[in-house]
Amino acid sequence: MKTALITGVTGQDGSYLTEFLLSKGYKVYGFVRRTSEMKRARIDPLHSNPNFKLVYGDLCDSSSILNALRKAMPDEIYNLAAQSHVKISFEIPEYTADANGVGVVRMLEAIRRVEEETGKKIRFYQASTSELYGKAVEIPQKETTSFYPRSPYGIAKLYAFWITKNYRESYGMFACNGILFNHESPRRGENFVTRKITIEVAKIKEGISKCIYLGNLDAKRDWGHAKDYIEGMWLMLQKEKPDDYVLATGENHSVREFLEEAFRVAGIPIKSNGKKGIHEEYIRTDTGEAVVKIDPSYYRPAEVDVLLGDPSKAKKELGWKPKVMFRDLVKEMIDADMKLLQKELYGSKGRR
Ligand code: NAP
Ligand code: F7E
Repeated sequence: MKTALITGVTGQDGSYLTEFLLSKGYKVYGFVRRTSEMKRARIDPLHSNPNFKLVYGDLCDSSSILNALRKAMPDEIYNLAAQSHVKISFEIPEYTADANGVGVVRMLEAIRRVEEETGKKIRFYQASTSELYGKAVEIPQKETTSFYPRSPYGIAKLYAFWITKNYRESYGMFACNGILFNHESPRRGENFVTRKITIEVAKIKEGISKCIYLGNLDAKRDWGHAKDYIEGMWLMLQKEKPDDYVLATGENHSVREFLEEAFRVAGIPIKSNGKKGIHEEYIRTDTGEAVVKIDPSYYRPAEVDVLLGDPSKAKKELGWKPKVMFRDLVKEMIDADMKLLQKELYGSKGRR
């Protein structure tokens, strides 16, 4: 039986990865922060599994990382913990650098110590990101594309990328970077644009909200499904040799396209007023009401305009390919948020 330690286990990716590894017969230790509320909605259903255990820690606390490693003695570590919100990283840049950047060298040093103490070999996955490409210097972006991060988040992850590669090259550690493009799901955090849209469209459909306030509708992202991407993480750690891989769908869409598709799936007819920037609105053509307005407070100090990934290396060397593409992703997220809201409003049987 293999053992894995997952940081960021309470997050979107961590919860899917935990389910995936448990289904493969792993013992999984989840590294969790102390929080004032015990509820961890994404992993709460997993506590009945005897192969799933939690260990307290924080990426900003070296001793807790070392203790977690000594307790779990994992074969594989998936470092998914991070302050993962790009816009918020402009508001808490120093903390973001500490958790997302320095946190990774704390983890790598702890691995070195435990390997030295015990002779055990530990494989390490680092959650790198397409935000490294930022103001992209080529389209599509692949493993050889130069980086140009545009936020404190991206810059902290740049340090994390290079320190992971450096420890691989310096100490022969089995350490991989997964350079993952945006991946979403019904478990996506509620303040990322896709989930914000699907939650709000569901509310408008149920008549409990009137309007969504968004920022830049013209940014383009390569959006895949989180379930597909966590399998790619695992595949990286099963290879004979460690390396870095891009995971992406190879297709991109604007926030505007996501928005229009979400309303279409929900059966609400909308049309833009055709104005530009903060004056643009989307109007419901059946009622004449404004259902989307622009709020400039959601604009970022520096924006990443276009991301598009080329996952050829992962396809060739890992046999990885995404199963869920854009339209199915939007549909799954809208359906899930409609169901969730109806349960909240009308009880466990959903809408009567
Ligand atoms: P997420 O839902 O925001 O989850 C982040 C996780 O990190 C949560 O479990 C959070 O714990 C934990 N965490 C935050 N700071 C921590 C700290 N100081 N110590 C310990 N745990 C901490 O993120 P996600 O979407 O699953 O993404 C997973 C990872 O992939 C992140 O590193 C993210 O930056 C990276 N990434 C994501 C995408 C994407 O599109 N989703 C793409 C590329 C890379 P709490 O529950 O206590 O807050
Ligand atoms: O923004 C625009 C916004 O916050 C996407 C993280 O998982 O993926 C994620 O980062 C786009 C941006 O994700 C709103 O300006 C418009 O252009 O959903 P997002 P992100 O910044 O791409 C990468 C790969 C990661 O690594 C990160 O951890 O949407 N946008 N209006 C908005 N964005 C938000 N959040 N809210 C809005 O109202």
